[in-house]
Amino acid sequence: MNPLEDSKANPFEIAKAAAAVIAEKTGVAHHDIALTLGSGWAKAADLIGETVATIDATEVPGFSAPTVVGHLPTIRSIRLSNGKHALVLGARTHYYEGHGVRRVVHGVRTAAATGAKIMVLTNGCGGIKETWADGTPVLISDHINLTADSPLEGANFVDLTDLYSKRLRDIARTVDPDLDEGIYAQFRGPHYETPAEVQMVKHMGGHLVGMSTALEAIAAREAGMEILGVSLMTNLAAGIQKHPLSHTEVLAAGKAAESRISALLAEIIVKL
Ligand code: 8IG
Repeated sequence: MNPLEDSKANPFEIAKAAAAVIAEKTGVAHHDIALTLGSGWAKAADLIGETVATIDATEVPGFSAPTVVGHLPTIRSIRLSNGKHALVLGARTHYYEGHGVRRVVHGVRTAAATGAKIMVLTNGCGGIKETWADGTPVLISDHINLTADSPLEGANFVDLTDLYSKRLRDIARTVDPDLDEGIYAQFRGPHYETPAEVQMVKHMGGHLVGMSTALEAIAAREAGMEILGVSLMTNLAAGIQKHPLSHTEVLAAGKAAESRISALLAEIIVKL
C-alpha cells in the first residue's frame, strides 16, 4: 500500500523522505525549481537542460506508477544552462484515480521538500474561447476548484490571491508576448464535461476545463512556492467543439503541439 493512504501517516514526513531519496539517487542535494509535465508537455524534459539523473518514480516514497498513457512515471534532475537545478515530475497522480488528494499533491510537496521555490504546473485541457485553436498554450491566471476538495487538512486558512504568480506570467510573456491567459476550472473527471457544465464554467468566468492543477497549486502555495501554470488547449470543450470529444484525438493534438510548446517552455524556464 502507498504510505500516503495510511490516514495516520504525516504527508509532509513522507514528502521529506521522498526528497531525501531524490537527493541520494540524483546526487543533487537541492533543487531550485520543479515542473509537473502534463499531457502534451513531456518533450520539455529533453529540452530544458542537461539531465543529471533519471529515477523510476516508484522507487521514491509515496509515488506509484500512473495509469494514464502519455504520462511518464519518472522523476528527472536537470541542470539548466543558468546553473539552476530543475526537478521534473513526470508522474502525476490524478484526482480521478480515487487515491485521495494526498497522493495528488505529493509531487508538489516533495518538490518543496527538495528546496524548490518555484512550481511549474502544466496540463492538457479543453478550451472555452472559440478564438483558441487546438494546440494553443495558455497561461493560467487563476482557477476555479470544482472538486469540492482541498489538499489542506484542518483549520489551515491559506491565502490564494495571486496564486498563479503575475510576476512569473510576465516573465513567460517576455519569451512570447502573444501568450494568452485564462481561468482554469478543475473538474474531478475522468469523464469530460457535458455541454451544460461547460456553459456553467463559461458563465462563472472560466476559460479552460481540465482534471488537474488546481489542487496541486493550492498545495504548492501552502508550501510557500511561487506558481506558474501553463495549459495546452488540445480541444475546444464539449458543446463548443461541434463534434464529440475523443481521448485519441486529444492525445493526437497534444503530440502535434508537443515540440513547439516544449521549446517555448524550455525558453521560459531559464528565465524564472
Ligand atoms: I487534454 O475538454 C483535456 N483534458 N475536463 N475537459 C477536461 N479535461 C480535459 C479536456 C477537456 N481536454
